[in-house]
Amino acid sequence: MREKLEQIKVSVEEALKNADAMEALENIRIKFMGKKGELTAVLKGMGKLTPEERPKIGALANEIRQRLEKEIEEKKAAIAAAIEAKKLEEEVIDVTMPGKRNNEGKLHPLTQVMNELKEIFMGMGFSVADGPEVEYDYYNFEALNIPKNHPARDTQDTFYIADNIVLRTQTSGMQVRVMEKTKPPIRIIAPGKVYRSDTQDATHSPVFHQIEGLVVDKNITMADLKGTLEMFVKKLYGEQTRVRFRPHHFPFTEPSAEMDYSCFNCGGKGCSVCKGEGWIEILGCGMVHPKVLANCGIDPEEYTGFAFGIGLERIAMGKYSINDLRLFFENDLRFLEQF
Ligand code: 2NM
Repeated sequence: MREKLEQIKVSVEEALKNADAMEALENIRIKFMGKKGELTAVLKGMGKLTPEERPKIGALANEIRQRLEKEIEEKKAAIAAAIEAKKLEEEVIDVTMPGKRNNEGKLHPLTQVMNELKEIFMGMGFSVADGPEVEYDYYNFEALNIPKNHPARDTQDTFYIADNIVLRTQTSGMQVRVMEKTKPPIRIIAPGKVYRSDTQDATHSPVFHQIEGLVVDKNITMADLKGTLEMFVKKLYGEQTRVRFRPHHFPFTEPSAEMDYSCFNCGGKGCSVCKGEGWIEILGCGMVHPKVLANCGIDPEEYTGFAFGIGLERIAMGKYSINDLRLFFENDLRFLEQF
């Protein structure tokens, strides 16, 4: 029996040497010291020993058992420490590693220009109107003194949805609605998409963007128009910018004008940006036609007003030196990422 015990001890120690995982240790414990284990079997056979032998063998068996348990525990601790060390090593964070950059979203260049123009006009006391892109013929044309036979109504220019419904060709419909509902003073801008049935090329697109503006009050004159629009251009292109007005014609304003500003690139001397002109056209404007005021329920004897319309694409193309309008609508990331 003594021999058997010594033999068990040797085989446990041998097995422990090779055990390198927790499961292996547990298997060793069960194999030798579990309920049906080899050491347990020896202890169970103690009853057959003589009374003299029993305490000696018992003491030896206990000693061996305790040693083995201790060794298993030690081995367990060593394995646990090794696992922990490996985990720590794997989880080490190198704080000197460069960060991974996400692609940052940006506003579309037209949205950026739109926001800039809105900010300028809001800073001058204008509020922003909103309205439908699908508009009644009445609001898009009729109320604005554009008669039935006017070329602007030609099907070549206008997308018709139905007999009396169009995709708005200008944002003025919103201003008509405001005039119908509001007693002056009125000071609004009407920004948004407009539609024209043009074949697209470098300077034409069937959809583009406008900001129109409208001021109506008592005693509004052409001087208010000129002062307001000059201030707007100086805020957009800088204090050194000069403006000039040229006579023009719109059905909804009388008198009407187009406004140019001194080239932001050459300051007026003439260069490739302004094609040698020294001036760049920026907007159309005029005193609101008395018929338009009357159509909207505003007495033209009591009130006068001025209005203007600015094309956003033209401003954005100048600002970023872009020579093809289509780039704004193709949404090619290689283009959009540059703004
Ligand atoms: C322009 C040029 C001149 C304009 C007129 C009106 C309204 F509704 F008051 F009659 N809104 N916008 C206007 C005037 C628009 O665009 C080149």
